[in-house]
Amino acid sequence: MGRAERGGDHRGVGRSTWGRAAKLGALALLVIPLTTGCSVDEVLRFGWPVGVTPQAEQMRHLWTSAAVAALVVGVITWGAMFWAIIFHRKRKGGDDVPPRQTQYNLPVEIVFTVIPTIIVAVLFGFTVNVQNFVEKDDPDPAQTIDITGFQWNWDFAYPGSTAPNGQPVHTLGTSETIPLLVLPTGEKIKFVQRSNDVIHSFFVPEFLFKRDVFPDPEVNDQDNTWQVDSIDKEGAFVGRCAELCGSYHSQMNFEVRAISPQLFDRWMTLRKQVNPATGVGYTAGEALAAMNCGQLCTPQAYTTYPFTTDRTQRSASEPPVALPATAGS
Ligand SMILES: [Cu+2]
Repeated sequence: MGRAERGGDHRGVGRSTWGRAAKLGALALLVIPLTTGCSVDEVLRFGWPVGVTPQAEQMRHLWTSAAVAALVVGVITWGAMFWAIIFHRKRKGGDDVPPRQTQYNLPVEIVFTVIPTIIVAVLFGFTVNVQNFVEKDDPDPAQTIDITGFQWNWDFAYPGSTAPNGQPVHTLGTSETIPLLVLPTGEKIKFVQRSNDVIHSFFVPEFLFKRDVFPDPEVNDQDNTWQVDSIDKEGAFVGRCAELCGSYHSQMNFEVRAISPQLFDRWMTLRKQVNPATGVGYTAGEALAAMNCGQLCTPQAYTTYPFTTDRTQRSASEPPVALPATAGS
């Protein structure tokens, strides 16, 4: 079969094959979202978890844009591959003359070097932009939280506030009580981290952000502060230590309790007062319970459980036999 005949055959095969491929592709595009029950938002998320801060949402936009750009490049590349595989395969009865060779074509080589370089540069530019947004520190945040990590729990202090004992209001986690990090929604919050012993990592999955907690951050030249512009959703969000820090690393959990600024102000007012029932300052849990605002005011964590120090216990996430009835510290 000569080249001219192959060309004719090529066009014939092309029309029907491409037509079938296009129909199948359109069908797949229709069937996938319909059968999986995914919304457009979920599809465009490409598996990215739902965050609760503007920082998390910015990272999601970067992820969606990068995934769409990668898919466009992928479709072009797959198209070129399958076009070559289908229309330029060796045919039965064909001559054994190799097709026209096009290597060392300088313009093509230049185009194929410049295009990926531009793609990488654009991705890099957008990534730097989002990173700068996530890492920017406002000089005047509405709230500041001092985080102290230690083997194997957390202490959260609210500098500038004074508890009845004269110390800043703070919430200390123990083996019996998951520490509740109570925060207001809709406000800029600054976190300042430090460890008392080894390196930990402060991680709230819903913030889609974690940062290592270093001992002596100044000596270790660590940027130990970061901020969220706001928490856009009320609720309880589990927090974890994300740096292997010893025996009970996996159980070094806490809970962020995001409540409205009005509730937060009431909570903070209570924490500065003596609880008549105990004769000492309100704990985080007692102050929540006193506000009685429903599930959001549950005095204990409900996204995670206190850990048992029994070394024969083998499950990290199993709740203890009975949850402690007392409010958190
Ligand atoms: Cu840790």
